[in-house]
Amino acid sequence: MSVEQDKRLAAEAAVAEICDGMIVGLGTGSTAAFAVAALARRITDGLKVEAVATSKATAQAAIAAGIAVRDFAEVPSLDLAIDGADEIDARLWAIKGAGGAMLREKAVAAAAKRFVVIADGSKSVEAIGAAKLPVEVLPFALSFVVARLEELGAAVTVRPDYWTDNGNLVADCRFAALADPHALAGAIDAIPGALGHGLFLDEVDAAYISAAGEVTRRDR
Ligand code: ABF
Repeated sequence: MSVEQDKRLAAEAAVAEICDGMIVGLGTGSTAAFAVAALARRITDGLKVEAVATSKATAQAAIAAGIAVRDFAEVPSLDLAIDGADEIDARLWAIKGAGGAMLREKAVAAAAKRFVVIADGSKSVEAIGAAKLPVEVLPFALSFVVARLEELGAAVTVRPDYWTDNGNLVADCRFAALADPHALAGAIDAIPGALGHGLFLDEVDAAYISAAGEVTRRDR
């Protein structure tokens, strides 16, 4: 059983939660792409849903697959959102954003009545913190935000030649240890010009993790 098959199995398990009439948030990344494909198959079989996408890439893929994609700017709430992660632990705390879409992903997750993470077993960790933590940065405030992130203990690398779908930069942060992720999330949230980050601590309602072909659901 390959990692790709595990991504597909986790995605299909989450897509099985979707019911007629739902508005569904679609995540970004290779695991979320399996969810787009699985949802498209269910729509072909008669499921009636609408979706919003967390990135331009996902919107394009979903539309190409025959999914009705609405503009999130016109959608105040969603029934379910499904997205990947870079790390997720037993507390359902996650680090997201390697794909650079964390700001839109967090808004979509927050709008959803239920937010489900899908991942292969390699993303499952005892405690989040080894993955780089991406922060979306207003270009105007880049030096100031990087200095504040360094004051918080981060080794910062600004992603070269990269702009988010929102036209902003990404500062990838590495911390020697994530002693208090909630405190860190609050501190980053408080930096003017830091527009979003990949710490998802209270957002995740459930996760489907597939390892060696076996899917496990974790609930909050
Ligand atoms: C999105 O895609 C991100 O939040 C996360 O960084 C990434 C995971 O990508 P993949 O599924 O390709 O590993 O969900």
